Amino acid sequence: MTVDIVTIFPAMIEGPLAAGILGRAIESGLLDVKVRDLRDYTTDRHRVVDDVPYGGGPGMVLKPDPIFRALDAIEAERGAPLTVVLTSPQGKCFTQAEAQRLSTRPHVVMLCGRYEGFDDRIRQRVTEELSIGDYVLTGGELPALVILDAVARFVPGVVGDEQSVAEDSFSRGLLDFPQFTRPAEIDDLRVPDVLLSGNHAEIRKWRKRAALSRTLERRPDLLASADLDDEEQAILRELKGASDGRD
Ligand code: J9Q
Repeated sequence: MTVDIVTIFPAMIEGPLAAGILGRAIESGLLDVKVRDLRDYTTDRHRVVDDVPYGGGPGMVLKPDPIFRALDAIEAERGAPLTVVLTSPQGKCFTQAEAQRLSTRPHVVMLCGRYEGFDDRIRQRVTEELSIGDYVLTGGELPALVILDAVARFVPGVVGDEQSVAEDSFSRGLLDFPQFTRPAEIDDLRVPDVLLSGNHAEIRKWRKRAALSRTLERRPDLLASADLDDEEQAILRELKGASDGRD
């Protein structure tokens, strides 16, 4: 998969992509990330990328012409219409399903905007406008990295263990069950006995219950669209009964 990232702060993208699982995916050629400095697509001596807003007001707005020029250059290189992702608080909510969908594209462009925004006419060229959450950031670089991370995990080979990608909590619509490793006891805190028992049927059942219980407590909204098997539905009814009248 190839991802072109257009930004006025290339270092904000390049640093994080040098390390970790994405760093390895890039080294191995599974992922090709091209970081493009928006200033390279200006035509004036001072390489100006922003300007004051028409109508007045604080802050600066990213000029449309360098962005159009960057997209034209990428499109000419690809020789095909582009998938262009814009991150903004006005976008639709980025989800695990959206990550999986984008991971099937051979090529994606990500536009990183600044806080005050773009000239709205660039939305002509945007195919998906995505928000990573309801909070204010200084720019679109971190959201672009978040989306790239979630998308790249679905590219075959990027994550060593394909099973962990397929079974990931959000793919199932539930939170993860708690994990433990050695030692079995620390500061009087013991790992649940069932996990040390070697009884795999009991372990499986304990994990199902723990995942459901956590989801019910912390993210009950997820249960509406979770796909639960018969056993999970029974456990959930039991857990709901047990929490009835509490609080
Ligand atoms: C570009 N706050 O916020 C949430 N998802 C994306 C964003 C965002 C922001 C500022 C600039 C994206």
